Amino acid sequence: MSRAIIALGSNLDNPVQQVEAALQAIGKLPGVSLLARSSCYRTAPVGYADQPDFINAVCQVDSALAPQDLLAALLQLEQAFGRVRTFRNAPRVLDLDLLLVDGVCLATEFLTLPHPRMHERAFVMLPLAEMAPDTLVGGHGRAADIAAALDAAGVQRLP
Ligand code: PH2
Ligand code: MG
Ligand code: MG
Repeated sequence: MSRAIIALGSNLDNPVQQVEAALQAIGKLPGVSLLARSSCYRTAPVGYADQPDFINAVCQVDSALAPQDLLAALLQLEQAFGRVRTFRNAPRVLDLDLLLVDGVCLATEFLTLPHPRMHERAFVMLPLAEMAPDTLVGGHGRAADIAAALDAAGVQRLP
C-alpha cells in the first residue's frame, strides 16, 4: 500500500458536481481508498486565460496499485467523465493529476513524480496545504510553507 495525492480540476458542465462525483469515483477504484480531501476552490485559469474559472481540489488515497497503474486508472476516469482532449490547457470536464506517491521519485515519458509544476501552482498548493500541511514536496519543502509563499489571488476556498 502506498499513500498518494491526486489533484482534481474541472471548468465545464457544473464543475463542483464533476469534482464531487470524481472524488467518489476515485474512492471506488479497485485497490484505492479515499483517506482525505480538501475543500473545493474556485480558481482563475492559469496558462490559457480565455476559459471559465476552474474548481480545484486535492485528495489523499491509499493505493495498492503501482504509480503507473494508478495514473492509468485516473486517466480512464477522465475518459468516463467525458473528457475530450483538444489543445494544451484547454477547458475540461475533469482533469486528474497524480501529484505525489509516498517517497517515490520517478521520471518517465508517462509520469513524473513529484509532479514537476505542483509547487508553482496556487490552485494545487492551497488545497494541499489545507488537507495535509506537512506534506513534503520533493526538494521544495512543506506544503504549507510553499503555499504561503505563492500569490493566492484568484484562488477562493468555497464553503
Ligand atoms: N490546470 C491546468 C492549467 N491551468 N488553471 C487552474 N486554475 N486550474 C487548473 O486545474 C488548471 C489551470 C492544466 O492542467
Ligand atoms: Mg492532467
Ligand atoms: Mg492538470
